[in-house]
Amino acid sequence: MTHEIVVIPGDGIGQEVTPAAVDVLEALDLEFEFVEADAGDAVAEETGEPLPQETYDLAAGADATLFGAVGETAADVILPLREAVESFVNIRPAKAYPGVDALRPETDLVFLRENTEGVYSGHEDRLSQDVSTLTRVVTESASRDLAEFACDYVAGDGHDGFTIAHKANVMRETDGLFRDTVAEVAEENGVETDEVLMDAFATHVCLDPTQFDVVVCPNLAGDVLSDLAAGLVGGLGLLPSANVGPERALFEPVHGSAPDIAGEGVANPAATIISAAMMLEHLGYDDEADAVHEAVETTLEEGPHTPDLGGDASTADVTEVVIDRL
Ligand code: GGG
Repeated sequence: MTHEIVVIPGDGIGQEVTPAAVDVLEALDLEFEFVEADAGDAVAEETGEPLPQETYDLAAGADATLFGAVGETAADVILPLREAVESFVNIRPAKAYPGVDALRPETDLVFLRENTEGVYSGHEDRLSQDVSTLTRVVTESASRDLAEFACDYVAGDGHDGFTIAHKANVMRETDGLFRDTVAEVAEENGVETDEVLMDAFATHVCLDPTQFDVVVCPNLAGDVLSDLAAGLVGGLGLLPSANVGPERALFEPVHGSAPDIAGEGVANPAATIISAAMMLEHLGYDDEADAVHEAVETTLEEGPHTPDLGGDASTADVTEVVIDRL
């Protein structure tokens, strides 16, 4: 059976790391049909449309989508693309790999981030020169979908339970609903949970990341706290993600378009290649997913490394070595 994979490189280093991940996938010689599509700042400049309808429709109909990065048009591209695949959870593992100079080498976390609402629900208004507002949306149904996924995730992956990170002491209605719903679903499913205020989490995870394992959080908190965890494991070039929906999914590195290094050919492709490995697992290619994970892990341990990890290898050098190690 042939799988259609939509590939959206986007902007900046997305144009470098996404083809690298496709090269790795192609080296596996699977029945994949890659369909490239446009989105992002550059296409917006050209056409006035950051996310062409054709790209949205392709993602909405494909088995899986591999997405690179966008810059200023993130809200116009990433949020609708997640909607196109009906993704309700963003899985963001943050793991320190041997061979990488990490601030906290003992870090091994997975963030399960709510992916449809919170402050990223798109309800912003400019009321006057002086005042702008944002409506934060939290629903019991979205919190329940996330919690049910989290319960299955911890059961399937041999975790003891999960931590709910929230700020319900201040955002009593919204985060209160989120926390109470997630805790209730966990109890219904016999899954153990504990909870932590997200600001306290930021401190505690830096001091001792081993206190945490799977962390379930609202949308913005998941975005920010996973980037914080990237700092603990050696940088944003290492964090993959999967936006999972009931039928489809979209895979992307956590990092953005990195305009400061774009075009130099030195972006770390690891996050996107690991995202591609998550895609393989999602599509049922478990052995191939393991092979890609192992090839990346060996490369992180033994080199070569891109400059973000202290090396002088290019994106192409690292990709070639990963492919050789498959
Ligand atoms: N690789 C995806 C990307 O371009 N991320 C930049 C960003 O601003 N992401 C926001 C989000 O993940 O919600």
